[in-house]
Parts: sequence; C-alpha cells; structure tokens
Amino acid sequence: MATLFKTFVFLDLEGTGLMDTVPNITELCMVAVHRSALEKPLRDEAGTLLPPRIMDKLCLCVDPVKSLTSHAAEITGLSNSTLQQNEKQAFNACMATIVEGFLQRQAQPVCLVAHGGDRYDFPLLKAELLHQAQDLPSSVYCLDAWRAVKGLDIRKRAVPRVIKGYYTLDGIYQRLYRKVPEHSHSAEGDVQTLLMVFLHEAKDLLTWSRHNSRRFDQIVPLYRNVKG
Ligand code: DCM
Ligand code: MG
Repeated sequence: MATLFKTFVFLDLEGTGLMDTVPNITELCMVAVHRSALEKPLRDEAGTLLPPRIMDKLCLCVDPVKSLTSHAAEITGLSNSTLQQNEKQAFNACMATIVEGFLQRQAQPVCLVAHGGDRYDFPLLKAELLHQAQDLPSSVYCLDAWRAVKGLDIRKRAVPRVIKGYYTLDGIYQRLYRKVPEHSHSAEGDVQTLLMVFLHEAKDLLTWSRHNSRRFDQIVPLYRNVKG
C-alpha cells in the first residue's frame, strides 16, 4: 500500500558496538522535517542546498549499562566513564516516553529514515523500547536510506562494479557534495549528513518512500531481554 508521509524523522543511533555484540544505545538523535520542506528545499544565492529552517530535534546521550567496545568508544568519542561522569540516565521508561512523545508531536503519518536502519537502528531501537514494555505508535513507518539509495541506482542501472564503501553514508555524501561530512559517528552529525543526502535526492526518495517503507510494528527486535 502506498503511504504519503507528512513528516520524515531522520534517525541515528550510536551504540556500544556492532550488531553481533548485542549492543545497547549510547546516543540517539532524531530530526523531524515536514514533507513540504523536503519538496521545496532552501538554497543560498549560489544555489547550494541548505537545511530546512523549521525542524524539530531530539538528541540524548544514554548510559548503556554495558561496556562499549574499544572501537565503538574510539569512533564515537563516548565512553562508559564519561557518560557516567555526566550522570546520563539509562534507556529507561522516561526515555521511551520522550521518543514516543517527540514522534506524536509531528504531523502524521511519520516515516523514520536511517542509513542501514533495517540492520541496526530500527531493530536496536525496538529492542530498547520493548525492554521498557513500550513501542512506537502504529502510524510510524520506517525506511532504510542505504536500501533506498542503492535501490534507486539499481533502477537507473547505475550501480558500480566495485561497491566497497560506495553506499556508506559518508561515501554517498562525498559523491553528492564533493566534501567530507562533519562529525561522523556522532548521532547528530550522522543525522545532518543523512538529511543533506535526502534533500539532494528528495524527489526520488520521496517517491521511493511511498512504496518501500515498512511499519515499525513489523520490525523484529535485535534481541529480547538482554541488558548489561
Ligand atoms: N560501530 C562499530 N564499529 C564500526 C561502525 C559502527 O562498533 N566500524 C557501532 C558503534 C556506533 C554504531 O555502530 O555507535 C552506529 O554506527 P554509526 O556511527 O556509523 O552510526
Ligand atoms: Mg552514527
């Protein structure tokens, strides 16, 4: 069924490690943008795309109650000791309520967009929410931007023969903007990069989202009942 989304919520999670380490969330960022701001993006005098003026942002650091892998700590700049020093709370019931409330404030229906979201962000968010016996409203859908950008290239027969690194978030951004994205591996930095990628390809991605998004209801949690 085709769904015309009113709001796109760009999402990125940082975590204690990759999927195989049964990660917990260390940082969450969501930036909500109305579809009208994506359909008619702002540009400066030189014609360069600008981020929308109106967007809602939610960025939260989280005590993961579990050790970060040394690599995750290195790339994200987060550590168990600094999160604890700053007295960050765990992903608790309050956090789940804030996330749900943020989404409920947006014009519905909402589509979450995350790069590699089907593998990491959506199942991980689902696992943390279920651990608090909570979930997102059934009007929330989700779209994996990695799958979408690649799917559009396949349709245009534009997939290169060697694709290592080609469809990473930073790789796509560099191809489109001819510069290196800022603040990689911080949740907010990655969301800003993702938003600019989406803006650049908005016409195609808005159409793609109508037919290729899934209900968040259908996401299988990365794990059940593991913490610490
Ligand atoms: N991650 C990792 N090792 C990598 C890439 C990612 O452990 N080489 C983990 C830690 C990150 C999380 O995945 O916080 C999300 O990745 P990203 O920063 O790319 O959004
Ligand atoms: Mg990230």
